[in-house]
Amino acid sequence: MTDAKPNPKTNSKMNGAESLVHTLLANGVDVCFTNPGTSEMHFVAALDHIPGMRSVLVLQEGVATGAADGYYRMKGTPASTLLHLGPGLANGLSNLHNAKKGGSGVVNIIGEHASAHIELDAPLTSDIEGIARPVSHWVHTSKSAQTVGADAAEAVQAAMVAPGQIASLILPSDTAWNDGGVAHDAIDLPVPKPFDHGQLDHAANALAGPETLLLLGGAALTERNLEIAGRIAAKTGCQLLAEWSNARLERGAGRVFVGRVPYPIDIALEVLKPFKRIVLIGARAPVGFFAYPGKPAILTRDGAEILTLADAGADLSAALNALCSATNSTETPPAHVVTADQPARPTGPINLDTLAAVIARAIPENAIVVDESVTTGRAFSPATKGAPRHTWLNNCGGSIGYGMPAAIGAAIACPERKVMCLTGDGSAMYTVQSLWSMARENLDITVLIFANRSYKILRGELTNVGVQNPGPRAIDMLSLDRPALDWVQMARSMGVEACSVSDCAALETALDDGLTRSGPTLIEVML
Ligand SMILES: Cc1ncc(C[n+]2csc(CCOP(=O)(O)OP(=O)(O)O)c2C)c(N)n1
Repeated sequence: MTDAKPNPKTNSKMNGAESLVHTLLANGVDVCFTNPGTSEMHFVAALDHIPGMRSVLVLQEGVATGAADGYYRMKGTPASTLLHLGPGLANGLSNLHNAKKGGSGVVNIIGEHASAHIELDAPLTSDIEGIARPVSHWVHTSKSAQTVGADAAEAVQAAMVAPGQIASLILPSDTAWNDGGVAHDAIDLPVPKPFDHGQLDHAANALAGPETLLLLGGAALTERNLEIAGRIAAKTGCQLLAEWSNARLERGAGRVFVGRVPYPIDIALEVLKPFKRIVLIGARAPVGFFAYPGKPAILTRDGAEILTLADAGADLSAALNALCSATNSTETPPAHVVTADQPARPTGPINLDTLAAVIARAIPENAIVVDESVTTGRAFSPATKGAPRHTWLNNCGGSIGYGMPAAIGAAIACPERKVMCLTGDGSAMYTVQSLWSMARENLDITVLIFANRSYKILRGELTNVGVQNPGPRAIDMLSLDRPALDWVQMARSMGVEACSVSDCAALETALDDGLTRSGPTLIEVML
């Protein structure tokens, strides 16, 4: 697929690892989230003497892959990860799954034994391609030092296929250490495929009145695209919604507001019930997160007409612009433009509503909010609607432990912006080592841990699947209070400033401190 051109400055003394680093840099990949081992030592050595690659050490591979996800969402170009053979990759799978669902581009560099060593079945030998395939769009094992550069160029190209893909390049250690590497210059980047022009008139005619919905996802949620959607809504009277999970949603005062399809199935069914016709741009037709006994899996009403004008891999800006013209909306002022508004200053103990209000009042202009707040965050969307302009990132794959790693990637992609990471305590424990990398890199991240000391969502899910009276053993499996986690000590032990708060005034002060200080802060919010 690549049209990569060999770099004329081919150096026969360059080894494969060096050609890899040169090629990544030439193709704009200049960040590597790494956790290396012996088989990756030549890559580490190459990073040491070839300037230009920011190498970020993480202490678990799930942090590396989640950081690469957050980085792509904010930068729009991929970071690389460096993972140690099959087991290192396996540790990173959960957040690669999330990245894949979120449409993030990631270039994984995965070490492998030297070709002659593989047949000896040494302890770390495994089927790396087999482990990589389910979470990757592109998998390749380099055959020789001479081809590593071309392989790397192809990996970047694969990662840049819209909306973003997972490319996994497996590097046998002899292909890294042998001389004869050939660095490649920048490759042509793929362009998004066209939207479905054949559906345009149909989609334009479908949108008429409040029983019709324009459902948006992916790159349809940029500020500019939301403005176009707002014009279409104003002209046609259609409703606007975004998917439940969005890789990146631009929000706040002055922008067009879109609500999200709710997570709780009964509320989602209620919200979607009115819509007889739905046009999808970058979104998928809504389905239940899970199957529940006696409840439908398809969340739209029976007989609803659903039209896909553009899937996530298509040119969504072109689709929205074309729909805007086809509905004669180009001159119509957009609907749902948000005016600046803050909730009243709450006082007293923290509950879900007062918490949402304190957070809404604290969001700084241009902040990035990484949301893995699970049940604690249900009131955040309406409360933060009128906050200063900000960007909101959701977990798109439902595999928890994405929040703190994604915050690392976002902070490295956008060093001039403040990052707020809102996370449940259960979710945060999956990738708690993130705190150490935040401290080491002195990243401007304020982490709020919602310490309800339980997997609260699963208590509700017990009822939803039909378990009416869960006994103490079932409840015990969803409780995190025995022993209680001490987030302040955990954060401090990894070099992150931390405090614990249980009332609104203390939270307000802690947020103000965290967001004005440079470097990371953790606030344990006792619920
Ligand atoms: C990798 C993975 N394991 C398990 C789950 C199931 N799960 C979903 S939410 C959740 C608990 C989340 O707890 P927390 O972050 O504290 O949020 P809360 O439910 O308390 O609001 C679990 C275990 C999952 N989604 N992903």
